[in-house]
Amino acid sequence: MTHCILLGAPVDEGQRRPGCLMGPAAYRTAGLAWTLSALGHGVEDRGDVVPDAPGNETCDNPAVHALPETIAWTNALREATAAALADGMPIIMGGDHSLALGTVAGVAQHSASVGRPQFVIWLDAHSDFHTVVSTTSGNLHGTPMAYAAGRDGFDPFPPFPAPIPGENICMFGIRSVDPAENAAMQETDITVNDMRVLDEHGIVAPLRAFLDRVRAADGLLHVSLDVDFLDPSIAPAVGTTVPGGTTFREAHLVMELLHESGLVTSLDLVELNPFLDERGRTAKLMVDLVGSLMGRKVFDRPTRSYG
Ligand code: B3U
Ligand code: MN
Ligand code: MN
Repeated sequence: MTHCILLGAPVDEGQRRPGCLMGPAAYRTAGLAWTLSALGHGVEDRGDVVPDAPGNETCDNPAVHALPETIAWTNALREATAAALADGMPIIMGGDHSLALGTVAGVAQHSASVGRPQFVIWLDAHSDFHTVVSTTSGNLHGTPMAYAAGRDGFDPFPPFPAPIPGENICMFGIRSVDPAENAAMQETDITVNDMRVLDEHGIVAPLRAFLDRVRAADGLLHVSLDVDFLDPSIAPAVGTTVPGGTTFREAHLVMELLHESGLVTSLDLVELNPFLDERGRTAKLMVDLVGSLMGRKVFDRPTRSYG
């Protein structure tokens, strides 16, 4: 059984639709800790991470929103995630996706210290591959994947601890990519399983291909789950809905395959905006998906061996 460490990350500054700061409270209300302990896992809720007071960093791109606040969150979440990984499996309850600037850096720090390569699976409608320089919206929740991949253009941020090689990154469910992100991603070896790929090949083969690589390398696998990975019809509580997302069944299948792999070592839950929810249904669905990721089964058949 896993020792799960819940970290609240009430980050709202990475975008401009207030409400993601209520995310950690919604996950607690929807029974995340209870769901994990009912599956037999240990649960430790370390409360909400508190960043230092923001500094006065600036950058040349006038569009950028809340830069000092985001840098403060990045530093605090990097340290909290690295510390939690030493003790168990961090589950970061966001907060908007800018929190991953910190959490993925924390995993990178830990991965360097234990000498195991880091892998990331990005479950999202968006590629989040902008830099502080290229973003036109100025919303820094659109940047963490580029930071983790070591792209230039993050000058005011601390350098990413150990940039993740493109072949260790898999994007899954992608259906909204800006031209500057698209151009930058062409220069990388990142696996982009966009909706075109998933429609043609389904969930299983593309996901297993990536998991096989993680296993072969004895890697640490960080999962970053953005609410907008899901279709807005089942998950309305998100500021940036994009039609054509994964269905209820596809999303649970992803989680079940991740569980069966036994490879997941840390998890972000991001972009839940409870202010936009309908009677808590998105928060509950996210908690149910974590249940599948952590071993809940429809039917208790003998576990099929992976591969
Ligand atoms: N690529 C756009 C839109 C976006 C990215 N992430 C979200 N939305 N959630 C941007 O603003 O960078
Ligand atoms: Mn995202
Ligand atoms: Mn997104």
